[in-house]
Amino acid sequence: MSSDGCTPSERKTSAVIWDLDGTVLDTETLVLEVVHHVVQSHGKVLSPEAATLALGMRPIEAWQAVASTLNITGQSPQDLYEQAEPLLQDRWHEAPLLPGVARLVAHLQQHGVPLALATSTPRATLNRKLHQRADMQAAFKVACCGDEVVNGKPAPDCFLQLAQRLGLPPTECLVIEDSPAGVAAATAAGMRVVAVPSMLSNGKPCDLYDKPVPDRCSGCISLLPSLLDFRPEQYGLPAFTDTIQGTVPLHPPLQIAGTVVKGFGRGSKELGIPTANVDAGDLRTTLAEAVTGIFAGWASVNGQVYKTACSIGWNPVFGNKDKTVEPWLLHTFDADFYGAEIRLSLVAYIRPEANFESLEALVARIHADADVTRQALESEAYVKHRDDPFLLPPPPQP
Ligand code: ADP
Ligand code: RBF
Ligand code: MG
Repeated sequence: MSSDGCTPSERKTSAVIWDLDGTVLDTETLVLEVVHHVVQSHGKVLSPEAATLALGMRPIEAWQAVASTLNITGQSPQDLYEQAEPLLQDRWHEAPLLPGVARLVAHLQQHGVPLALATSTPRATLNRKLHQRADMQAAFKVACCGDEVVNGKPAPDCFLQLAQRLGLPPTECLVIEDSPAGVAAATAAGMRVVAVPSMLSNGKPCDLYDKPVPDRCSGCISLLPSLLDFRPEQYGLPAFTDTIQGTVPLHPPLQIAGTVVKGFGRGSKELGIPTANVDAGDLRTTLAEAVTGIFAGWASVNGQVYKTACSIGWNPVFGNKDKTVEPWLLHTFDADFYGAEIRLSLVAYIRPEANFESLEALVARIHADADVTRQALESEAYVKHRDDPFLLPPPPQP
């Protein structure tokens, strides 16, 4: 029994309720692009705080929050909404699934766990967003939309309505949410919430998220860097059975190509671990924009393929301002290869980025990641990607 008086059986999970934007779909990138544009046209700059406040609310309420935080005058929230909406309408289908979503949704479906969607999006927009995704439409047949409740998030209405439709007490519903408003709404409904913040400042969730308390019966019970870190068994759900030597297979692999550029010069010097930093301007995959963590995979340079342990993120130990993609190729080279093209096919997720108390602890962990990489890449499921045509594309035909 915990301090909340919550027994393990009272923390049983009979259904999982998902938020849509920023949790299932990476619509945030698209929305922020448009919001930036609109805000700028009124002479203002969108602060990260204003952006985070607005996420997870219904559109008009979101514009109200943005307008009052940034002191935009002479424009009603409705005006701002009408300026933004046409810019978004035809682009919703571009929004990709967030890392780990397809795997977790399929897993829970296979085990017959009821799923539902609690979204601030109006029904017509939901239909546009899932238009080309038959798998997600089938998974989320039960949905409560922003125009189907009296009060939007942070009010609990949508979650309470779904519990009723599922015929379950709120305590048996586990919620996956990204926004502070969504976490507040599910908490107010008496549900347990796994928060997966989509808006990060320098890789850390902003102060708007409360510290998670694992054993309580409602409110935030864990805060995850991404759904690749979701362990179903921690919430009374069946464990995944697809891990390979402790790593999570990525379907499809995360593929990134770019030029090797200069970093801070600390890889070799400070850590004894050279990393071939990939020019972020060359990042062409949306998944690479959304994802962070430590991965194992294959890397090609100058026509040769090597194993690599690759870090994607903000290097919390050093507090970088920009996200970097840094593969350590598990091979000894005679010379540097700055300026060369590097192609990565990352097939496995190892762990989230972490902060370490000392450089020795970071170095020891990176060596452990390299050991995992060397071993895991020998498995049949991973070794076959060594021959992925992405790594060594055929030369262009004359
Ligand atoms: P930087 O901060 O400029 O990235 P590093 O100390 O991390 O400097 O060194 C990285 C450079 O070292 C790479 O860009 C590459 O040219 C070279 N290099 C040599 N061996 C390796 C290796 N095994 N893995 C990655 N890069 C290597
Ligand atoms: N940096 C961190 O701050 N935290 C990490 O957990 C971390 N893990 C890494 C794992 C691997 C396999 C590699 C290659 C790098 C990792 N780094 C991590 C990045 C490291 O800080 C960076 O490569 C150096 O700062 C050189 O730029
Ligand atoms: Mg480097």
